[in-house]
Amino acid sequence: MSILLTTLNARYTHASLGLRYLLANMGELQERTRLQEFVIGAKTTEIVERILAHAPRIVGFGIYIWNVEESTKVIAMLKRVAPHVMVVLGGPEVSYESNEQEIVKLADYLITGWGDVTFPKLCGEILNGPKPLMKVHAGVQPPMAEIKLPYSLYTDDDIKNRTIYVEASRGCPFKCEFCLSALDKTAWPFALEGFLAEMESLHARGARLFKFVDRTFNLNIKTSLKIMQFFLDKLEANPDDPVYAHFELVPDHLPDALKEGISKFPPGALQFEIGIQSFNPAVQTLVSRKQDNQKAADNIRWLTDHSNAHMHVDLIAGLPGETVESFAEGFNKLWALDPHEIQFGILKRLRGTPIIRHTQEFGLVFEPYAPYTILANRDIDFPTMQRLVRFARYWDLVANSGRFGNTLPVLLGDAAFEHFMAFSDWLYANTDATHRIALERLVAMVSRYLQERGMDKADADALLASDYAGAKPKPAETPAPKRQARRLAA
Ligand code: B12
Ligand code: SF4
Repeated sequence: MSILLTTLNARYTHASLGLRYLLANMGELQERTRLQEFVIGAKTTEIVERILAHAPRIVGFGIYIWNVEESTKVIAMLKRVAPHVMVVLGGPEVSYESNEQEIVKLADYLITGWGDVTFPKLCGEILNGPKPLMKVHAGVQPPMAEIKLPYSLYTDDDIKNRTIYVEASRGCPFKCEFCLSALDKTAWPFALEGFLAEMESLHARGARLFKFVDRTFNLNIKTSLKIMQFFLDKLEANPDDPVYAHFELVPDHLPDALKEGISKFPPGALQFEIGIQSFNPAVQTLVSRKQDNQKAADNIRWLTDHSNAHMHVDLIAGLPGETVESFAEGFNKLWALDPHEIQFGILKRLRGTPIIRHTQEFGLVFEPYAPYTILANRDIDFPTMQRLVRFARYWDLVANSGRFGNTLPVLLGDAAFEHFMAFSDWLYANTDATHRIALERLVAMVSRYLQERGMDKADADALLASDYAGAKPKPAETPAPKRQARRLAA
């Protein structure tokens, strides 16, 4: 074996699609290439030891915002104990502003952008000569038909236990300045027939949860319809063995044909991640996000009323020009549309993204280390931003968890943002904790809060007990990989 592909995933359940693409496209070097994944939080020495156990000549690391800090330590140690091993970096976190990065200094080579074609070529040169002179190589972006699809490289174990990421297109035609995909020139589709054939064989092997990483699934409606039809056919053929599909949507583009397709899906089968980011037109203009707010709101309302899709809608706090008040307005507007989950994100400064052009005017201050979260801006000072960060965490625990279905509307009343902010401030003042609050303690705290706001203890406890009694996993939490496991075991 000569080449090892490796990365630290965010969790064990996330399998790296990027590395599987590289492996699929290694050509004659494929036989000499292995893939080994780790999970963030693993011990650096153990990772290095396990990498070196393969005795590789080249190690290719996939570097992302969630692993750059730990990967830097891994590579620093690897180069100390085995300086002869060539380290090649790639991935979105090292594709821009790489000159200043510690990890890039430690590595031998860096491929920016797409690695499918350039990684095997570079490996060939390292192994067989002539030795590549340049350290940094811009990844070649070949015609999509020349990229081999990697889906057969998902092992049975991956299918049983992990999220199966799939990709019908790469890139995004939009230019939202906070997003790395804004740097893509457009979106490039893979040939649909070949892609669906791969989905067919994954399904035949037991895959039941398909998570599309396409930035905008509803860009080309004809393609979206064909992909949805693939899943509808599976659901119709086997209603007792359901399949789940997850797509990212732009909210203001839902033509009737797509709505018709969506409305055919039974409960739990379809999950949508929908980016609103901001409902504030001035902010949208500032960050070059083109969005018809009325259409977006109408479509979310339509999805709530007429489909069984599980909706997870994203908002970002901390954008230039967004005050707490305007964010609150957007939050309340979204809450009124009744999506299943509101993902309350805090702005991050991703390397390469154009958002920094607003730094001076809007006083944007970001954390210097990954994930580069915003700390303050002209309109939101540091303590207020911290309150928003805690709001986001508690919102996940209380609202997005789906555990307080009956209590939440009471807690939020007629002003969702303002009331949850008051609860969040109170919870922090009374627990001093943001991450680890055991469910029982959280329930007790919510009850205490409601009582402090004037509710009877018996009423508060009964309300919370009704949530416990009726607690069911939400569709988004449906442990589909476990279903896959059961099916494979059957
Ligand atoms: C799946 C995913 C996740 C998963 C994690 C997956 C995992 N493996 O652990 C989850 C859901 C946890 C996640 C979380 C987050 N994510 Co995310 N995520 C993605 C997503 C949707 C798909 C990645 C993928 O498979 N792409 C398809 C493959 C083919 O592309 P690729 O990974 O880029 O790989 C290609 C190249 O990069 C390169 N390459 C990759 N590895 C290597 C290695 C070598 C050696 C070489 C040469 C080349 C190379 O070649 C590959 C093929 O061309 C992307 C968006 C997207 N569509 O890419 C965002 C994306 C990677 N995430 C992003 C962000 C910002 C986040 C969050 C910070 C979001 C947030 N606001 O909280 C969090 C961070 C979580 C944390 N713990 O800190 C950014 C990345 C920024 C960065 N610099 O890394 C992306 C690009 C989204 C965006 N448009 O802005 N994410
Ligand atoms: S936020 Fe969504 S629509 Fe905007 S550039 Fe990123 S992927 Fe494209």
